Amino acid sequence: MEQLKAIIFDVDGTLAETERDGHRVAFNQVFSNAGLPWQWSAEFYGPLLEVSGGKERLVSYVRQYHPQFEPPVELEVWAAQLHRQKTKYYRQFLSKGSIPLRPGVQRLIEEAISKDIRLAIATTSALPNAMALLEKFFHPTTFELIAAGDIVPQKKPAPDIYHYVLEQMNLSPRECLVIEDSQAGVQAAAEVGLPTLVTQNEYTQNHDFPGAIAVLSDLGEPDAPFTVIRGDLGIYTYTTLATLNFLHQQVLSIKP
Ligand code: XBP
Ligand code: MG
Repeated sequence: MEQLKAIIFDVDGTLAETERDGHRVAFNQVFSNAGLPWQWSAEFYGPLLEVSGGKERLVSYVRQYHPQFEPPVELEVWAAQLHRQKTKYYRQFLSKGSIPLRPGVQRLIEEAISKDIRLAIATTSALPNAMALLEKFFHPTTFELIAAGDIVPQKKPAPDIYHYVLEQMNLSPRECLVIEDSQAGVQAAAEVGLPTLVTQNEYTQNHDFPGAIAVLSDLGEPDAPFTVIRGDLGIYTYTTLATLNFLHQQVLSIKP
């Protein structure tokens, strides 16, 4: 019988609510530095998140909302330049410590380490951005593999990043559980047969998440239980390794 051997975490929206108060604010800062009258409100940013990847999101935004805009160089090159500056600001915001981890994340990761569960990261974020968060909250050896950004040709919802993690760690999908916050992430994982637990957030609460084993408000804490949006969580009110094993058993009971 396959056992749960590894947990693969998404970063943005899953480990921490980085989008609204981190990435978005950093984008607005570089727009203003560049003398552009563009500012993304928290509400406006929601639909923009349908495009994964900061560079890709910026290119898509310009094409849709400012088709007349003429950058000094090719649009993709210009977006990559702006994105490098945005990375600098994003890292500064994180170092100021204004973005905490989501409920239950630190506790679950510590428990997983104590029980020799292998841990990995699979994110669409650029590596320096993902590292800014990880270095702030975790020991360098916490995650066996950090798969981020342009390490693969196509970003979520393409399955490339999850495929890469499985290959690098020599794991089969049914030995793992993914924790994600978005439909694009669930789709990417599902395409390689990886089961996913969703912890939704303000930007993804209207997503359907077909294919997820369960959908929760967050991982929960002993004194702050999660809300079950969908799925069978048995007796559990917050996520521990026992909870993940309980969900994993449900996955194994479904024939591959
Ligand atoms: C979320 C993303 C990222 C961030 C911005 O990634 O799509 O692009 O919005 O980060 P995930 P960058 O949920 O997979 O962690 O600007 O570094 O791309
Ligand atoms: Mg995410």
